[in-house]
Amino acid sequence: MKRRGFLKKSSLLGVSIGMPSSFARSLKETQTDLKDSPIVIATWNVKNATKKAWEVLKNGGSSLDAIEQGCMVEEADENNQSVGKGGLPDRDGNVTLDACIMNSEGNCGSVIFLKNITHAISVARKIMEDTPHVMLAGEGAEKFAYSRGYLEENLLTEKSRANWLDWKKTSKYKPIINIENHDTIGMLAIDNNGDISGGCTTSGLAYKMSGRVGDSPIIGSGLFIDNEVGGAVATGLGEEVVKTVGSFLVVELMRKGYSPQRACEEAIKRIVSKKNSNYKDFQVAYIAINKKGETGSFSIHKDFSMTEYRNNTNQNYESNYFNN
Ligand code: SD4
Repeated sequence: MKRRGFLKKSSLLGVSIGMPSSFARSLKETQTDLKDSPIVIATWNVKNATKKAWEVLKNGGSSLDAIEQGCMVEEADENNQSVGKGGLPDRDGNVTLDACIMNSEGNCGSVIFLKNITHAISVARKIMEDTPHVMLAGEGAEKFAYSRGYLEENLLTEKSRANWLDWKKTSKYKPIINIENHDTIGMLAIDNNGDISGGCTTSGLAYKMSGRVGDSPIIGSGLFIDNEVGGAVATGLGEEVVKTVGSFLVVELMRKGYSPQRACEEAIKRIVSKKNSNYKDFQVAYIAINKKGETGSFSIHKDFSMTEYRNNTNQNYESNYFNN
Protein backbone atom coordinates (compact mmCIF):
# COMPACT_ATOMS: atom_id res chain seq x y z
CA MET A 1 0.00 0.00 0.00
CA LYS A 2 1.42 3.40 -1.06
CA ARG A 3 2.00 6.03 1.55
CA ARG A 4 1.52 9.76 0.93
CA GLY A 5 2.94 11.58 3.91
CA PHE A 6 1.53 14.74 5.33
CA LEU A 7 2.00 16.51 8.60
CA LYS A 8 -0.43 16.88 11.35
CA LYS A 9 0.09 18.27 14.80
CA SER A 10 -0.89 15.69 17.32
CA SER A 11 -2.65 17.16 20.31
CA LEU A 12 -1.65 14.12 22.27
CA LEU A 13 2.05 14.13 21.54
CA GLY A 14 2.51 17.82 20.93
CA VAL A 15 4.95 17.03 18.15
CA SER A 16 4.91 16.56 14.41
CA ILE A 17 3.91 13.12 13.33
CA GLY A 18 4.04 11.75 9.80
CA MET A 19 0.56 10.54 9.06
CA PRO A 20 0.18 8.63 5.83
CA SER A 21 -3.16 9.29 4.21
CA SER A 22 -3.37 5.61 3.33
CA PHE A 23 -3.74 5.11 7.03
CA ALA A 24 -6.41 7.76 7.42
CA ARG A 25 -8.79 4.93 8.16
CA SER A 26 -7.14 4.50 11.53
CA LEU A 27 -7.26 8.24 12.20
CA LYS A 28 -11.01 7.90 12.18
CA GLU A 29 -10.36 5.10 14.62
CA THR A 30 -12.50 2.60 12.87
CA GLN A 31 -15.79 2.44 14.67
CA THR A 32 -17.36 -0.97 14.72
CA ASP A 33 -19.56 -2.86 17.00
CA LEU A 34 -18.92 -6.50 17.22
CA LYS A 35 -21.11 -7.33 14.27
CA ASP A 36 -17.76 -7.01 12.57
CA SER A 37 -16.22 -9.97 14.36
CA PRO A 38 -14.22 -12.01 13.84
CA ILE A 39 -11.23 -9.71 13.48
CA VAL A 40 -7.53 -10.47 13.42
CA ILE A 41 -4.64 -8.01 13.37
CA ALA A 42 -0.90 -8.62 13.28
CA THR A 43 2.39 -6.77 13.21
CA TRP A 44 4.06 -6.31 9.81
CA ASN A 45 2.96 -7.62 6.45
CA VAL A 46 1.90 -11.16 7.31
CA LYS A 47 -1.16 -11.76 5.18
CA ASN A 48 -0.68 -15.54 5.06
CA ALA A 49 -0.73 -15.64 8.84
CA THR A 50 -3.82 -13.44 9.21
CA LYS A 51 -5.54 -15.47 6.49
CA LYS A 52 -4.93 -18.68 8.41
CA ALA A 53 -6.17 -17.12 11.65
CA TRP A 54 -9.23 -15.72 9.91
CA GLU A 55 -10.13 -19.15 8.49
CA VAL A 56 -10.01 -20.62 11.97
CA LEU A 57 -12.25 -17.82 13.28
CA LYS A 58 -14.66 -18.02 10.35
CA ASN A 59 -15.14 -21.72 11.02
CA GLY A 60 -16.18 -20.92 14.56
CA GLY A 61 -12.76 -21.54 16.13
CA SER A 62 -11.67 -19.73 19.27
CA SER A 63 -9.42 -16.68 19.20
CA LEU A 64 -6.80 -18.81 20.96
CA ASP A 65 -6.79 -21.43 18.18
CA ALA A 66 -6.65 -18.67 15.59
CA ILE A 67 -3.64 -17.06 17.25
CA GLU A 68 -1.74 -20.33 17.54
CA GLN A 69 -2.38 -21.39 13.97
CA GLY A 70 -1.81 -17.94 12.50
CA CYS A 71 1.53 -17.52 14.26
CA MET A 72 2.60 -21.01 13.21
CA VAL A 73 2.44 -19.93 9.57
CA GLU A 74 5.26 -17.44 10.11
CA GLU A 75 7.22 -19.84 12.30
CA ALA A 76 7.25 -22.40 9.51
CA ASP A 77 8.17 -19.86 6.83
CA GLU A 78 11.92 -20.16 6.35
CA ASN A 79 11.99 -16.89 4.44
CA ASN A 80 10.97 -15.00 7.54
CA GLN A 81 14.32 -14.61 9.28
CA SER A 82 12.89 -13.18 12.49
CA VAL A 83 10.62 -16.03 13.52
CA GLY A 84 10.85 -19.79 14.01
CA LYS A 85 12.70 -21.93 11.49
CA GLY A 86 15.14 -19.85 9.45
CA GLY A 87 15.40 -17.18 12.15
CA LEU A 88 18.74 -15.38 12.30
CA PRO A 89 20.92 -16.81 15.07
CA ASP A 90 22.64 -15.24 18.04
CA ARG A 91 26.31 -14.31 17.71
CA ASP A 92 27.36 -17.91 18.44
CA GLY A 93 25.25 -19.25 15.59
CA ASN A 94 22.38 -20.64 17.69
CA VAL A 95 18.78 -19.90 16.77
CA THR A 96 16.88 -19.31 20.03
CA LEU A 97 13.17 -18.59 20.08
CA ASP A 98 10.94 -16.59 22.43
CA ALA A 99 7.13 -16.69 22.38
CA CYS A 100 4.07 -16.16 24.51
CA ILE A 101 0.34 -16.56 24.26
CA MET A 102 -2.54 -15.23 26.35
CA ASN A 103 -6.21 -16.14 26.31
CA SER A 104 -9.45 -14.38 27.13
CA GLU A 105 -9.50 -15.84 30.63
CA GLY A 106 -6.26 -14.08 31.45
CA ASN A 107 -4.23 -17.27 31.35
CA CYS A 108 -0.86 -17.24 29.66
CA GLY A 109 2.13 -19.33 28.68
CA SER A 110 5.60 -18.30 27.66
CA VAL A 111 8.71 -19.97 26.33
CA ILE A 112 12.16 -18.43 26.45
CA PHE A 113 15.46 -19.33 24.80
CA LEU A 114 13.95 -22.35 23.09
CA LYS A 115 16.27 -24.22 20.71
CA ASN A 116 15.61 -26.85 18.03
CA ILE A 117 11.80 -26.58 17.92
CA THR A 118 10.02 -24.54 15.27
CA HIS A 119 6.64 -23.87 16.85
CA ALA A 120 7.47 -21.90 19.95
CA ILE A 121 3.94 -20.42 20.07
CA SER A 122 2.48 -23.87 20.32
CA VAL A 123 4.92 -24.85 23.08
CA ALA A 124 3.90 -21.66 24.93
CA ARG A 125 0.26 -22.75 24.69
CA LYS A 126 1.10 -26.18 26.03
CA ILE A 127 2.94 -24.60 28.96
CA MET A 128 -0.20 -22.58 29.68
CA GLU A 129 -2.51 -25.56 29.43
CA ASP A 130 -0.48 -28.50 30.72
CA THR A 131 1.71 -27.10 33.49
CA PRO A 132 1.17 -25.14 36.69
CA HIS A 133 3.65 -22.54 35.37
CA VAL A 134 3.62 -19.55 33.06
CA MET A 135 7.19 -19.62 31.74
CA LEU A 136 9.68 -22.29 30.84
CA ALA A 137 13.17 -21.48 29.58
CA GLY A 138 16.01 -23.16 27.71
CA GLU A 139 16.73 -26.81 28.30
CA GLY A 140 13.70 -27.32 30.54
CA ALA A 141 11.39 -25.88 27.91
CA GLU A 142 12.96 -28.05 25.22
CA LYS A 143 12.62 -31.17 27.34
CA PHE A 144 9.00 -30.34 28.07
CA ALA A 145 8.33 -29.87 24.36
CA TYR A 146 9.80 -33.28 23.50
CA SER A 147 7.61 -34.81 26.20
CA ARG A 148 4.61 -33.40 24.31
CA GLY A 149 5.71 -34.88 21.00
CA TYR A 150 7.46 -31.92 19.37
CA LEU A 151 10.27 -32.96 17.06
CA GLU A 152 13.88 -31.83 17.16
CA GLU A 153 14.81 -29.79 14.10
CA ASN A 154 17.78 -27.78 12.93
CA LEU A 155 16.42 -24.20 12.84
CA LEU A 156 19.51 -22.69 11.20
CA THR A 157 18.85 -22.66 7.46
CA GLU A 158 21.64 -22.31 4.89
CA LYS A 159 20.55 -18.75 4.19
CA SER A 160 20.60 -17.67 7.84
CA ARG A 161 23.91 -19.46 8.37
CA ALA A 162 25.40 -17.61 5.39
CA ASN A 163 24.09 -14.28 6.77
CA TRP A 164 25.62 -15.06 10.14
CA LEU A 165 29.00 -16.01 8.65
CA ASP A 166 28.92 -12.76 6.75
CA TRP A 167 28.10 -10.81 9.92
CA LYS A 168 30.98 -12.52 11.73
CA LYS A 169 33.48 -10.89 9.38
CA THR A 170 32.97 -7.60 11.23
CA SER A 171 30.89 -8.75 14.22
CA LYS A 172 29.50 -5.25 14.61
CA TYR A 173 26.38 -5.30 16.72
CA LYS A 174 23.91 -2.50 16.30
CA PRO A 175 20.14 -2.90 16.09
CA ILE A 176 19.08 -1.48 12.74
CA ILE A 177 15.68 0.12 12.33
CA ASN A 178 13.27 -2.17 10.48
CA ILE A 179 16.00 -4.42 9.16
CA GLU A 180 17.01 -7.00 11.67
CA ASN A 181 13.90 -6.22 13.67
CA HIS A 182 11.63 -6.92 10.80
CA ASP A 183 8.81 -9.44 10.93
CA THR A 184 8.45 -10.68 14.49
CA ILE A 185 4.81 -11.62 14.56
CA GLY A 186 2.49 -10.30 17.21
CA MET A 187 -1.16 -11.16 16.66
CA LEU A 188 -4.47 -10.23 18.30
CA ALA A 189 -7.85 -11.79 17.49
CA ILE A 190 -11.51 -11.45 18.47
CA ASP A 191 -13.65 -14.50 17.80
CA ASN A 192 -17.39 -14.82 17.16
CA ASN A 193 -18.03 -14.82 20.91
CA GLY A 194 -16.24 -11.49 21.23
CA ASP A 195 -13.38 -13.11 23.15
CA ILE A 196 -9.87 -11.76 22.67
CA SER A 197 -6.59 -13.70 22.64
CA GLY A 198 -3.08 -12.77 21.55
CA GLY A 199 0.32 -14.21 20.78
CA CYS A 200 3.84 -13.16 19.94
CA THR A 201 6.71 -15.25 18.51
CA THR A 202 10.24 -14.33 17.48
CA SER A 203 13.84 -15.44 17.10
CA GLY A 204 14.69 -12.12 18.76
CA LEU A 205 17.35 -9.73 17.60
CA ALA A 206 19.79 -11.10 15.10
CA TYR A 207 23.30 -11.68 16.45
CA LYS A 208 22.19 -10.96 20.01
CA MET A 209 24.35 -12.10 22.92
CA SER A 210 23.79 -15.74 23.79
CA GLY A 211 21.06 -15.90 26.42
CA ARG A 212 19.56 -12.51 25.53
CA VAL A 213 15.78 -12.34 25.91
CA GLY A 214 13.65 -9.47 24.63
CA ASP A 215 10.10 -8.38 25.26
CA SER A 216 8.30 -10.93 23.13
CA PRO A 217 7.89 -13.72 25.73
CA ILE A 218 7.34 -11.31 28.63
CA ILE A 219 3.66 -10.99 29.49
CA GLY A 220 2.84 -7.30 29.90
CA SER A 221 5.76 -6.17 27.76
CA GLY A 222 5.52 -7.97 24.41
CA LEU A 223 1.85 -8.87 24.85
CA PHE A 224 -1.08 -8.23 27.12
CA ILE A 225 -4.76 -9.17 26.94
CA ASP A 226 -7.61 -8.18 29.19
CA ASN A 227 -10.81 -9.55 27.77
CA GLU A 228 -12.85 -6.78 29.41
CA VAL A 229 -10.80 -4.11 27.67
CA GLY A 230 -8.69 -5.27 24.72
CA GLY A 231 -5.22 -6.41 23.79
CA ALA A 232 -1.88 -5.05 22.65
CA VAL A 233 1.33 -6.46 21.22
CA ALA A 234 4.76 -4.98 20.50
CA THR A 235 7.56 -5.36 18.00
CA GLY A 236 10.96 -3.73 17.68
CA LEU A 237 13.79 -3.30 20.16
CA GLY A 238 12.56 -5.39 23.08
CA GLU A 239 14.77 -3.77 25.70
CA GLU A 240 12.89 -0.49 25.24
CA VAL A 241 9.49 -2.19 25.42
CA VAL A 242 10.41 -4.02 28.64
CA LYS A 243 11.55 -0.78 30.29
CA THR A 244 8.06 0.68 29.90
CA VAL A 245 6.02 -2.55 30.22
CA GLY A 246 4.56 -1.42 26.92
CA SER A 247 1.68 -3.75 26.09
CA PHE A 248 0.27 -3.61 29.60
CA LEU A 249 0.47 0.16 29.40
CA VAL A 250 -1.50 0.21 26.13
CA VAL A 251 -4.26 -1.95 27.62
CA GLU A 252 -4.42 0.11 30.81
CA LEU A 253 -4.76 3.29 28.76
CA MET A 254 -7.63 1.70 26.83
CA ARG A 255 -9.22 0.81 30.17
CA LYS A 256 -9.08 4.51 31.00
CA GLY A 257 -10.96 5.29 27.80
CA TYR A 258 -8.17 5.86 25.27
CA SER A 259 -8.89 4.52 21.80
CA PRO A 260 -6.44 1.82 20.62
CA GLN A 261 -4.79 4.39 18.36
CA ARG A 262 -4.26 6.96 21.10
CA ALA A 263 -3.11 4.28 23.54
CA CYS A 264 -0.42 3.10 21.11
CA GLU A 265 0.69 6.71 20.58
CA GLU A 266 0.95 7.32 24.31
CA ALA A 267 3.00 4.15 24.84
CA ILE A 268 5.44 5.26 22.14
CA LYS A 269 5.54 8.69 23.77
CA ARG A 270 6.70 7.08 27.03
CA ILE A 271 9.72 5.73 25.18
CA VAL A 272 10.69 8.70 23.05
CA SER A 273 10.17 11.35 25.71
CA LYS A 274 12.54 9.76 28.19
CA LYS A 275 15.45 11.94 29.18
CA ASN A 276 18.37 11.11 26.90
CA SER A 277 16.31 8.74 24.79
CA ASN A 278 18.24 7.64 21.72
CA TYR A 279 15.05 6.68 19.90
CA LYS A 280 16.50 7.85 16.58
CA ASP A 281 18.55 4.67 16.59
CA PHE A 282 15.86 2.08 17.14
CA GLN A 283 12.34 1.09 16.21
CA VAL A 284 9.43 0.14 18.48
CA ALA A 285 5.84 -0.36 17.36
CA TYR A 286 2.55 -1.32 18.97
CA ILE A 287 -0.74 -2.58 17.63
CA ALA A 288 -3.92 -2.78 19.70
CA ILE A 289 -7.55 -3.77 19.56
CA ASN A 290 -10.35 -3.00 21.98
CA LYS A 291 -13.51 -4.85 22.92
CA LYS A 292 -15.51 -2.95 20.30
CA GLY A 293 -13.19 -4.10 17.54
CA GLU A 294 -11.54 -0.72 17.08
CA THR A 295 -7.87 -1.03 16.17
CA GLY A 296 -4.78 1.13 16.22
CA SER A 297 -1.06 1.03 15.51
CA PHE A 298 1.85 3.38 16.01
CA SER A 299 5.63 3.23 15.72
CA ILE A 300 8.62 5.45 16.36
CA HIS A 301 9.83 5.40 12.75
CA LYS A 302 8.25 4.97 9.35
CA ASP A 303 7.87 1.68 7.51
CA PHE A 304 6.10 -0.24 10.22
CA SER A 305 2.84 -1.79 9.05
CA MET A 306 -0.10 -3.71 10.44
CA THR A 307 -2.12 -6.43 8.73
CA GLU A 308 -5.82 -6.54 9.48
CA TYR A 309 -8.36 -9.11 8.40
CA ARG A 310 -11.98 -8.09 8.90
CA ASN A 311 -15.14 -8.13 6.82
CA ASN A 312 -13.65 -10.71 4.47
CA THR A 313 -10.79 -8.36 3.62
CA ASN A 314 -7.15 -9.00 4.38
CA GLN A 315 -5.18 -5.75 4.19
CA ASN A 316 -1.81 -4.37 5.13
CA TYR A 317 -1.68 -0.74 6.30
CA GLU A 318 1.30 1.54 6.75
CA SER A 319 1.33 2.75 10.32
CA ASN A 320 1.48 6.28 11.61
CA TYR A 321 4.78 7.12 13.27
CA PHE A 322 6.41 9.58 15.60
CA ASN A 323 9.72 10.52 13.99
CA ASN A 324 8.68 12.47 10.97
C1 SD4 B 1 12.91 -8.67 20.51
N1 SD4 B 1 10.86 -7.53 20.01
O1 SD4 B 1 13.41 -9.77 20.68
C2 SD4 B 1 11.75 -8.57 19.56
C3 SD4 B 1 12.27 -8.36 18.18
C4 SD4 B 1 11.25 -7.96 17.18
O2 SD4 B 1 10.66 -7.75 14.96
O3 SD4 B 1 10.20 -7.50 17.45
N2 SD4 B 1 11.56 -8.10 15.92
O4 SD4 B 1 13.34 -7.64 21.03
